[in-house]
Amino acid sequence: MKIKKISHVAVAGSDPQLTKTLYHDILGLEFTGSEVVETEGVNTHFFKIGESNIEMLEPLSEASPVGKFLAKRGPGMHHMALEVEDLDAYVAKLKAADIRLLSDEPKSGAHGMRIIFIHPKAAGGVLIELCEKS
Ligand code: CMX
Repeated sequence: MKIKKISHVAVAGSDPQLTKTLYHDILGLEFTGSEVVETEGVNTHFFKIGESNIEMLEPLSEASPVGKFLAKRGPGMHHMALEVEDLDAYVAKLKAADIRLLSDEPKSGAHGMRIIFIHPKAAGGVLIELCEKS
């Protein structure tokens, strides 16, 4: 098991056009596409940086986790995602250490990844996603 790379840094926002103008038109990052993740109630927009991405999160509803985040804190950094090798081993290790996870098992995320989140209260105020290509 190992951490392979930072998969993405996710930014929550309510204006995807503003983000596209900044990241693509002005900063010149490659826009690689959008994908709705129904299970998370979010539309995701990806901008490639080398081996990693900036993921812009657009909530599908105010009741979704990102919708609630925006209502409470406004737009901003939402989470950091680490791509791992052997996600199940990491989940077992986190559970053994009694680290609070947001689900018992990994779920399906964008790009066909298996994902699981560590609660921000268990990670110094940062929501951390662990992901693995399925
Ligand atoms: N980063 C840091 N802290 C966060 C946070 C975030 N993204 N989201 C919530 N928090 C903090 C809140 O500020 C709050 O702190 P205080 O108690 O000090 O005020 C605390 O966590 C609890 O937050 P809450 O508003 O009461 O909300 P919930 O506990 O209902 O939900 C969380 C928080 C993290 C469990 C929820 O947002 C969640 O399930 N997130 C994971 C799912 C997700 O974000 N999906 C979108 C990603 C899609 C993808 O990339 O595929």
